[in-house]
Amino acid sequence: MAKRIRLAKRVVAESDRLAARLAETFQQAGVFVANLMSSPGSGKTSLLEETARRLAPQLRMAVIEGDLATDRDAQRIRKAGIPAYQINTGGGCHLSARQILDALDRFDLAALDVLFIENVGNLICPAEFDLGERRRIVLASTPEGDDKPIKYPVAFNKADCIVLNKIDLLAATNFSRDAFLGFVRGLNPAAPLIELSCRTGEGLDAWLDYVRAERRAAASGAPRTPK
Ligand SMILES: Nc1nc2c(ncn2[C@@H]2O[C@H](COP(=O)(O)OP(=O)(O)O)[C@@H](O)[C@H]2O)c(=O)[nH]1
Ligand SMILES: [Mg+2]
Repeated sequence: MAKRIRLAKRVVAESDRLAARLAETFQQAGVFVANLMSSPGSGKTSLLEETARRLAPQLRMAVIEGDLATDRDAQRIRKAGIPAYQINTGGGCHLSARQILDALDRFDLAALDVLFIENVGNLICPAEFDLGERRRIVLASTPEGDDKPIKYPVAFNKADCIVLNKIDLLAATNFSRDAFLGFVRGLNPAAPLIELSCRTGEGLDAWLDYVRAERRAAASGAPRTPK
């Protein structure tokens, strides 16, 4: 047992060391790096497609896609007009700092303004692993129910920004905005909360403003402030 705990501690320390290296690399390159996490189907890829369509002319963007299997999301991103690099975790429930470091060999970070990382769809494991990102974005969506923050408190507590997607479906669900907001604020009083619909485009401007502001901060060399 003690041996297993010592090994787990060594693995975590190695992961944190690689994440710190990544954070330094991203800061030196002046690139805004965002790590997106959510349950499967909340709309991570949809949000990235809409962001690509609206911001690609102004900002140089790319996506690292993390999936158990297939490159379906990477194909969607490329169709939306920006490069995507697929990592298949082959069963792994989250992306690791080592996988991100290896992926950096596949493109020129210095030629980017914004790098999005779409983590594996899962609200548990990805929340435990720092990837050196400047901001951690957690998505929820109305059909999932309003109780997800209290069921997955670590993800919502550590989020730098929370996106509530699929607000076009509010009337078709029993999702309570007030209950959701209460749960979120109980765990995370200060993170921006952006309500939007990738389907109708409502609320997307606030998200795009957030991305632009974070990109400016990253380009100015401001260090990240991890939770
Ligand atoms: N009604 C509605 N459907 C959406 C919205 N955003 C995404 N979807 C749909 O939700 C499903 C899952 O979206 P996807 O982007 O693949 O989620 P991911 O697994 O988090 O990457 C797809 O069928 C999308 O078309 C939205 O704002 N409203
Ligand atoms: Mg996806």
